[in-house]
Amino acid sequence: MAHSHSSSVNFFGSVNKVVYEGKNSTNPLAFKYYNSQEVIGGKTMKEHLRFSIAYWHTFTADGTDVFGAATMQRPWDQYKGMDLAKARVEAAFEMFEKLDAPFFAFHDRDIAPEGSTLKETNQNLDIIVSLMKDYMRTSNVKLLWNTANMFTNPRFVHGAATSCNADVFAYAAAQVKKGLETAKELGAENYVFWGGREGYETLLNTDLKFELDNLARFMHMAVDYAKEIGYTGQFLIEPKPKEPTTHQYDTDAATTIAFLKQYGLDHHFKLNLEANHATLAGHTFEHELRMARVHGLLGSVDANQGDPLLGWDTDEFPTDLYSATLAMYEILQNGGLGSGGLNFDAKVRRSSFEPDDLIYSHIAGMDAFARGLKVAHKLVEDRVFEDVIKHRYRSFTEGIGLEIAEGRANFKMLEQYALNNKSMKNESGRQERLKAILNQYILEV
Ligand code: XLS
Ligand code: CA
Ligand code: CA
Repeated sequence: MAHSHSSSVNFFGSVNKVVYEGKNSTNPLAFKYYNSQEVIGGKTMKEHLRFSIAYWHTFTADGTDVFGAATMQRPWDQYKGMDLAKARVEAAFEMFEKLDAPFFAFHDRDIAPEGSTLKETNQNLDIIVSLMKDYMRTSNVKLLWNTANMFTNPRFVHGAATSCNADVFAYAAAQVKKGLETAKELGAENYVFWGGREGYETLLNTDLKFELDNLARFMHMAVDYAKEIGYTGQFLIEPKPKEPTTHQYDTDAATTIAFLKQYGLDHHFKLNLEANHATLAGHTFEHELRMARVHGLLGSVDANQGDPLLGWDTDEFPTDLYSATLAMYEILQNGGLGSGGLNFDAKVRRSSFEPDDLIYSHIAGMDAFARGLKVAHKLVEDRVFEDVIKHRYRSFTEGIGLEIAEGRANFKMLEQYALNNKSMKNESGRQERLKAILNQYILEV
């Protein structure tokens, strides 16, 4: 098979480079809102949005679900084994260039098959990593993050770093060690930890405290090893409340922040927040982003959406403008994502099985976030919510409120105040009025 960069293999033959044509375009293979070079608040859209394509959903997944077989038509699937792995790299870089996507992300097992031993598995990985490195050298595409898949193989049946089996813990350590070496080799801007099976199903057989301690020991070893090899990318931990385990330890942003602080890891990690995981946790996406932001731990974003009617991790492409706008609002208020980005951890539906659907879906997600960015920028610029919030808390800027806010108040003093206070008046929160203003911005900006 052809696998040199100069080869003219064309997996997306019917697709030319996708360009911005504006909101009146009817071309399905053009951006309507994402204009990469348009400057918004001093930065280009491309710099703000830092889009990333997820290898697993786009180049590896075949459409299998719990009820049915593969449906995806993927021209690279004509190959097998390592040839398939190489063909996927070609397809990936063809697509990155056609969509002008600046980043991508992968699990170790997405890019290369496991061998019969760990050694062989690592050799397979090395071959593909070096091929990727060649492609990266001649394109402008960078690795947003890599991670270790420690959930598919049956050895991880009881978890990885939280397994009851020390041999499995050791195997997981070896895998992440290799992952960090890969991150260094490819210049990954971040390294992600998503605990695929780090959680439990029943307390009847689980030493919860010991598992949490082990998870923290594992993370500290990772921090130490990155330091040892000089890998300086940002470490990210990705919360999720359930699936596959009943209780995932990194349940949501708040739980994960508490874990990081409890074990002295908060200076080494930030959070990678996924929209669908937020909704699985019973939160909005913006809640999770805000929680991380106010703790200074907002690192990166997995941009997708769930289906509220199904209620499981459907990883759909993000097309909800409200969610994209409020997410971009948090990201702007955070001063951007730093080394993070907007990774489309999203898959086309099983019924969208043609290769072109992969392009349509990314255009849909990129356009939604581009629009969200524009609206959010205008909301911030006009101080729409800031002024309302400032006004709403004004009782803490003088008198007894100021004493409280500046830490000078105590219960006795507050009792005295309350005993003497003649009038207490609350004001409306004006929620519906604010939502109507948000609608105006989404429709008019
Ligand atoms: C699965 C997670 C996973 C992480 C990376 O639900 O979203 O894909 O992002 O392991
Ligand atoms: Ca994710
Ligand atoms: Ca998910």
